[in-house]
Amino acid sequence: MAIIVDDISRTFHEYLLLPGLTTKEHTPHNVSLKASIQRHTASEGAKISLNIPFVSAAMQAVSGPELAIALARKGGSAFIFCSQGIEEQAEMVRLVKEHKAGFVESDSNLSPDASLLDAVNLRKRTGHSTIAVTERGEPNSKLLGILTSKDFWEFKDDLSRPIREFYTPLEKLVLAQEGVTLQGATELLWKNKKECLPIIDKAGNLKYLVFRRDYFDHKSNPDELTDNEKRLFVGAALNTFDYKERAKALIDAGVDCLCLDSSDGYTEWQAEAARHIRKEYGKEIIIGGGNIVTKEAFRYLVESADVDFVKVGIGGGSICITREQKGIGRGQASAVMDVAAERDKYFKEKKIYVPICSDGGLNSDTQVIIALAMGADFVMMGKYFAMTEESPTNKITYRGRLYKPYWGEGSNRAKNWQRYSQSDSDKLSFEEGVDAFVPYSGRLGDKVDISTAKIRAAMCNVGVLNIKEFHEKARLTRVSEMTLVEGGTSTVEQLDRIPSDRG
Ligand code: MZP
Repeated sequence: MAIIVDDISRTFHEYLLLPGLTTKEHTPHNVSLKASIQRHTASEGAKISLNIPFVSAAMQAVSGPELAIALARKGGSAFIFCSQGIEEQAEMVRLVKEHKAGFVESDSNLSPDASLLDAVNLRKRTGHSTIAVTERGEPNSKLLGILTSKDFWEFKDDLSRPIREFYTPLEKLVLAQEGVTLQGATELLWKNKKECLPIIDKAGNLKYLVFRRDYFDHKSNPDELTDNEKRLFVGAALNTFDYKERAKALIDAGVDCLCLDSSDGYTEWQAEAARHIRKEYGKEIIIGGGNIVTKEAFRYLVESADVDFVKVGIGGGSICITREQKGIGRGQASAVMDVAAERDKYFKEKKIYVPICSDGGLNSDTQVIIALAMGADFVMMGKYFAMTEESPTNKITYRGRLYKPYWGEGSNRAKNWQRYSQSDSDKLSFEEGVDAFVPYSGRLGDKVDISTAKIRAAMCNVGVLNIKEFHEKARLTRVSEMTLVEGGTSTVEQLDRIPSDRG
């Protein structure tokens, strides 16, 4: 007879945190959200940590370069999806690594013979009002001057005239040479009261533009996650099929962290792939494994595959139908608690700490807080990020509201059969994910700021200042259905729910 694990599969929704003593030092400002992402010993401590405990799912509708840049700037990391060609994925990694915070490669360039109408159209297309005028009308060509909206009047000047008659020439600009530090460039902008500083090489070719507004942006992102060379941090996923070539291409492109992406990571294929990467590239490269939902699987990946962190979660994703299709999975809270207990046991035995990531099914900031309290070191989210401006999809409108498309990697649309198959011949024959829309939620940075403010506040209520303490001191209580009802508003007419008289 099969073994019946008799405890019920629990979800985060079924728990609440109890407050602990909040002392005067427990203020949101004092809370550190740093989360280790690499296995480490107690004495060494974590060499590499996320500055906030958020990573984005390795999914086509989620983790492209724009989102990866936005998330690293807030202190987390994206995992660039692997359901694409090896070169395409490596190129996305390269784009993130080459993004120089503050140094922007000009995307609006024209030659002096272009017309004012060309400039107006370009401005409409890019949304940028600073146009570099270069000899060939391309970046990396000899810089001749800059055209901004102050140089001409769109509704007064003859738009058929060439921009050579309007742009501000080099002699009147403040410039800096390639190699200038961001601080040096900022000083020049400030001293000369300029909005934009072009950076040129020795031959006079345009390399970058530095903008005043980016300085303020940089200042407002103190948690930015970077590597040793101050380049933004980025992760990438890979499968257990073409991992040899893929890992090489991703590492050559500068990836900081790899994660084996499988709907069921408790397999010999995963252990083999992880061991290969470790043997080829050593301890320096961070390797994540998963997904798993049991303590046995955790032990297996940690001992047989030598992974740095383990991702927990099967069947809980917002677009996932694995549980319906195959009857496989586990309530996410039960999975996290079971694996976290094993992680702590392993730490006691071997003095090695292996971080765990709760992946999928996090529907609110509250659930993120409960996941962290229960033992997750960080969380991976798909829907949360798919909803943001920076996800790779276009916004659409439906009944007057903005949405973004979001589809599972196991859907027919993504065709990521490697994530769900055990063998090469066994290509996706039934779907495990759906194709959907999610409400548009604005810019990633604003959304993350709100979520992290709530996590910090909850940690202060519990009386802890970092995630390790959160794991050790959090006390949670199970809730009844009536507790949930009691937690909502009651016997009041909520203003935002009263139908307006304008219909
Ligand atoms: P969520 O944050 O949207 O709830 O879940 C995202 C997670 O769902 C991903 O990180 C991945 O583990 C999982 N996922 C992605 N595609 C599918 C699918 O098509 C899936 N079934 O389950």
